[in-house]
Amino acid sequence: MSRLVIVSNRVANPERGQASGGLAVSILDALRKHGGMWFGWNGEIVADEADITLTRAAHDHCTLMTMPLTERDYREYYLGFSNEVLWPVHHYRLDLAHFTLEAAEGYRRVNARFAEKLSEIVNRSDLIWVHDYHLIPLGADLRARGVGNEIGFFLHIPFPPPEVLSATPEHEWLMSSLLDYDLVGFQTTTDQANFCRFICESMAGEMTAPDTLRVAGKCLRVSVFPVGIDVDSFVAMAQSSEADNRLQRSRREAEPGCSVIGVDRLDYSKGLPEKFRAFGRLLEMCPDGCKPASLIQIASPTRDDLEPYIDIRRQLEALSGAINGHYGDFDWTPLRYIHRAVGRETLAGLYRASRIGLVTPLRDGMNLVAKEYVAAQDEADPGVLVLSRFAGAAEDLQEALIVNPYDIDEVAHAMRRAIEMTKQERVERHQALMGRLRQHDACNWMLGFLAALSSCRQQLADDMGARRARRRNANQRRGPLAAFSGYASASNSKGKLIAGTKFGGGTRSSS
Ligand code: GDG
Repeated sequence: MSRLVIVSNRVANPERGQASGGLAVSILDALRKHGGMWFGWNGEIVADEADITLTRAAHDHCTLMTMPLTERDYREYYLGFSNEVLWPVHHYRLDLAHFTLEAAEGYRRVNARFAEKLSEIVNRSDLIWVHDYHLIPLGADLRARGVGNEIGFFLHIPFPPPEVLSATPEHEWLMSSLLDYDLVGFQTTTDQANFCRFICESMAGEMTAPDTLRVAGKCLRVSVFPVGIDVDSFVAMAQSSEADNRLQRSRREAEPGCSVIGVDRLDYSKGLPEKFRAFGRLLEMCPDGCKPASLIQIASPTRDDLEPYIDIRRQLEALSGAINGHYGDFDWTPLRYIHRAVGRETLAGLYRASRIGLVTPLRDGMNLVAKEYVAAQDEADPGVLVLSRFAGAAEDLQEALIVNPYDIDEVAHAMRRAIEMTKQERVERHQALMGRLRQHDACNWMLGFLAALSSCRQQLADDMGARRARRRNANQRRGPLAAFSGYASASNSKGKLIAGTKFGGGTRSSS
């Protein structure tokens, strides 16, 4: 079996229980199952490029190869281009994107450095799996250094429509560098379709099969791999003694009404102000003195040196203060907003203790919290997931109450419906959702991606062979004159395949 080499911007410590980020959680699950090497940034900052060296650390399931960034790299590559340009654009927030040439240069520089260091340590038979938007050009940089391995790329965040993407300076360079991967994976069919549309419309690419793109003389596979969680481990965690302690404490200290839980990194894509407003609307909808629900919102800190994150934090403090001031009572704090990370077992206990899981991002690649909430429920008396239609998870988790997070009234009504839902309906919905979780779990995500990556070169070669054979047969059927007059396939400027285009002359209709 080939060794798996995972590359991501940040490498998490497998021994620390507080990996508050979906990418780290999903990679740790993958490495636990498969083993291999994880390569990337160790989270440290050094003064000078000369101080950057690779460090090796062995853990149970994997080897970590990590290095620091310089202060300038952190500012330009990480904060600047990755999180002030790519993150907002991919979450459809052009209004928050802030482009500078220095940041773009920093992004190129760090990707080239990752490629240089990685090319020195990979073996020819390694499968290389690159993760997320920080490292889009890494495949092309590795190719430039002669790395001929199979290299796959998975995008954890959404891929926006071409009309949005094209507002990113450098987007053509970025997209053409994706073409050096053998396989590009997305979370949902919408993301895949947006990418293919961009390549076909703007780069004269063509789809030669539903998941195969040919462009600029290159062929690559483009598929959907919805990221999932390790369902059994999460179920076990939700029943562990630590989670149970949390559950018992939650019951003892329960605020009045139905318990609602939200768990998100404190990011503007997660729709937290809208969520707080919807919760406020639910309280407003109820008659005076009624205490229908209490919300606990864990909002773990993230990128808190960027202005939009500071701004969202201020908004949440103001909103939670206003809601508690207006509705709170001597025995009731309707909204408990906790701005710090908590342990995973505690999270699992909180999910289990809550009647409603409120997951309402404005845009999200997948959203693992939605899946964790479902997995943590007591199957005999489960809670209800209220889920944004703009989370990738909504493509699959149809038995949740699906809402438009921008529509405050709709979200408030969905909460009321969840509060009033019969046990039988809750159980039926939960069973269906568990089936979906198991179908798209962490293991299937990883194995699906790796199987596609290790077979895609052969498959692409087979597809090309089959296409050539089909064309030969078609020419033979048309007879010697057709072959003589040089009929072939070609692409028009929109990238659509036009069969039967005649070189150097008029065009005949396709056969
Ligand atoms: C990106 C994409 C995609 C959160 N707070 C705490 C904590 N967490 C854990 C959750 C969950 C993970 O972090 C968050 O995952 P999400 O998927 O919800 O969101 P992102 O971090 O934005 O992840 C996303 C994901 O990558 C995977 O592809 O689904 O769309 O944006 O596991 O439980 N964990 C702990 N303490 C916290 O306070 N321990």
